[in-house]
Amino acid sequence: MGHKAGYVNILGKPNAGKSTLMNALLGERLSIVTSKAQTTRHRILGIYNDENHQVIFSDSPGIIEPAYKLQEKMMDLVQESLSDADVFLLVLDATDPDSITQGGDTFLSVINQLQKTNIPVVIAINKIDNLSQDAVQIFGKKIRILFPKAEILAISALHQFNTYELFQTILKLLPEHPPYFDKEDISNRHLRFFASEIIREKILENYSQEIPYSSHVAILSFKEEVNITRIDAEIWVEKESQKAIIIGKNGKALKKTGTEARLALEKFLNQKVYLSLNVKVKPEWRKNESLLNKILL
Ligand SMILES: Nc1nc2c(ncn2[C@@H]2O[C@H](COP(=O)(O)OP(=O)(O)OP(=O)(O)O)[C@@H](O)[C@H]2O)c(=O)[nH]1
Ligand SMILES: [Mg+2]
Repeated sequence: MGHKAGYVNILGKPNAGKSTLMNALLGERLSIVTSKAQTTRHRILGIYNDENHQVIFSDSPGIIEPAYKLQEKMMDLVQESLSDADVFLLVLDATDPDSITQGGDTFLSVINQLQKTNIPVVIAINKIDNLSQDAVQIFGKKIRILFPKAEILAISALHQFNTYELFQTILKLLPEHPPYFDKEDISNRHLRFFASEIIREKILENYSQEIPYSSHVAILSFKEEVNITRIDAEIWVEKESQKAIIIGKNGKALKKTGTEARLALEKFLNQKVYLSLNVKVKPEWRKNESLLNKILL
């Protein structure tokens, strides 16, 4: 048999566990994961390579009804991943009773397209560690009626239960094709991108309500030296009041976020990191088309 390669495009609602699953399938923490919805903003490719296979997983933002331009752009990325898949991987949160029947028009239209497509669809019923076996069975039957031809697996991405079986199912469905990327590549993204995501993850973890959603992390410089990586980063927010919250009393909140980000960066890069982190007000950056076109590549 020849070489197999293809795009496995991961889709689902926010918080379904898409990024956790991609990381579990790759054995690498490429996509950031938090308990908050809309953690992922970009389309992030994670690449698995062995002698005979190249599996290109595509993580994407959770499907929502966009309320502002940034979210519209995020949904454009979802549309993009509907157009170039060799295999679809739909992730459903089994603990959410509405995980497939309810949702905005955008989500329901994606489900509709997946029901009609001739491209193979794999459905991961996720978070079954939080459900009884009976409940999983009932959920599975409901999905089977909606997707008579799909491969359906009950998994826990968090505990890596059935994720190996899911991976084997995906390998079977991949078309014969030469590799798309260099066999050494693990992503289409550079270290700078991962650095900004790791800092954003710490913002999601440390601040509540609108703050994380109003923040963007710009990497101004990223210098790899022999024993240290020096990163100069800026957190953009929309208002002075948000800047004050990010910084906190006597700079305490920013210091905590910065320290956590530095430690996570050191773990990711396997090297000492010097992180300079500043906050800048960029009014309405989430609505600025040309800026978003640069950010959401
Ligand atoms: N109990 C349980 N929790 C899980 C499982 N998979 C993911 N989670 C949790 O669900 C939350 C969301 O996970 P993510 O991987 O960020 O979800 P996502 O679908 O990528 O979310 P967005 O990027 O916001 O669209 C995190 O708190 C995960 O730890 C699972 O199998 N079981
Ligand atoms: Mg995600």
